[in-house]
Amino acid sequence: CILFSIAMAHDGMDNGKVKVLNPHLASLQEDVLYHLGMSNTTHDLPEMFGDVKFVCVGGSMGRMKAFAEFLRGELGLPRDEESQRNLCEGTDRYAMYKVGPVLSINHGMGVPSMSILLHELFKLLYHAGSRNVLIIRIGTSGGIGLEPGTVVVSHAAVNYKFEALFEQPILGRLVSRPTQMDETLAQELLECSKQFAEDFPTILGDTLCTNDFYEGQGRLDGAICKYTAAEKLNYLKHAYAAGVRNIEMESSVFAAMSNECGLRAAVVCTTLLNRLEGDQISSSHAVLSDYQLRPQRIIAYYIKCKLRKT
Ligand code: R2B
Ligand code: URA
Repeated sequence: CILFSIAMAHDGMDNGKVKVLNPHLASLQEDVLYHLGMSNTTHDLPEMFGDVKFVCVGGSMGRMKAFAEFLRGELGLPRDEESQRNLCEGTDRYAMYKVGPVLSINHGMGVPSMSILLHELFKLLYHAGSRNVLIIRIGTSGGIGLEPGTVVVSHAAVNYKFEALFEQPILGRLVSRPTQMDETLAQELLECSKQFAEDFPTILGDTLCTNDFYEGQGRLDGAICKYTAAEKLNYLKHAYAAGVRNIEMESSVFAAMSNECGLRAAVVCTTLLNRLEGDQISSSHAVLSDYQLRPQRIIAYYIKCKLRKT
C-alpha cells in the first residue's frame, strides 16, 4: 500500500460526525427518510450504520450491487445474506448495500436524483452517529480530448460557464455553493490509480456537470438540436482550455452538499467516449463493462489500503 500519510480524522466535522445544517430537525418526532424507505424510529440507524466509514455512490442499481459484491471479494469478507441485502427494500427509488464499513448506493441520473439521495443519506449518517465518513462517486462520463476508457479524478465540478459553483433556486433566490473537491483525497486516489497504470490511464481534471445528456452536453444526436457541429466543437474546445476533461450530470450538487455537511468527497469517473470524436456511445457491451470497472478497481484498492491501516 502506498498511502502512508493519510490520517482518518477529518477537519470540518464535529469530532468527525456528519453535520446537518438544519435546526428544524431537532423538533421532529420522527425523521422519515422517504426515498430510502427508512426512518430513525422504525430502524435502529446507529446499530445499522454507526460503523460506516466509506460511502460509494454511482448511477445505476445494478452497477452498485456489482460494486458491493466486487468489494466484498476484495476485502475477503464472507458472502453472507447481509452483504447481499438491499437495505432500501421498502422502496424502488434507490438500492443500498453494506459491505463491512462501506455503503454502496445508487443515485440515479441527474442533479435532482443525487440531491434527494444526499439529503436523506446525510441525515441517515447523522442519526447513526457515523464518524469520519468519506464519500466517493464512481461514475461514467464523456471525455474531452481523452482516449476512451481514461479515468478522471475530479479536481472540481464546474457549471456551463466553467465556474466551480452549484446554483440552486431556494425560496425564489438563486443560492450559490462551492464545488471544489477534496484536494488531498483526489491526490490519494491518483496515487492509487498508479497500481493500474499498465491497464488504463487516470488523470486529474475539472468535470463539467450538466442538467441534460443531449443539448446540455452539446450533443448533435438528440431529438432537438439547433446549433451546428462547429458551434458544438467550439464549446467543447473552450471547456478543454478551461481545464475540463469530462462531462457528467451529478458532480456539482455532490460536491456542494458534501462540502456543506463536512464530508470529504471525490468523484472518479470513467470516460465512455471522446466527445471531440462523436456523441453516440457505441462501443460493445464488453468494452463498456471494462471501462466501468476501472473506477471501481481504484476505489476498492484505496479502501483496502485504508482499512489495513486502521
Ligand atoms: C453519467 O451517465 C449518466 C447519463 O448517461 C449520468 O447519470 C451521468 O452523470
Ligand atoms: N454520461 C454523460 O453524462 N455523458 C456522456 O457522454 C457519457 C456518460
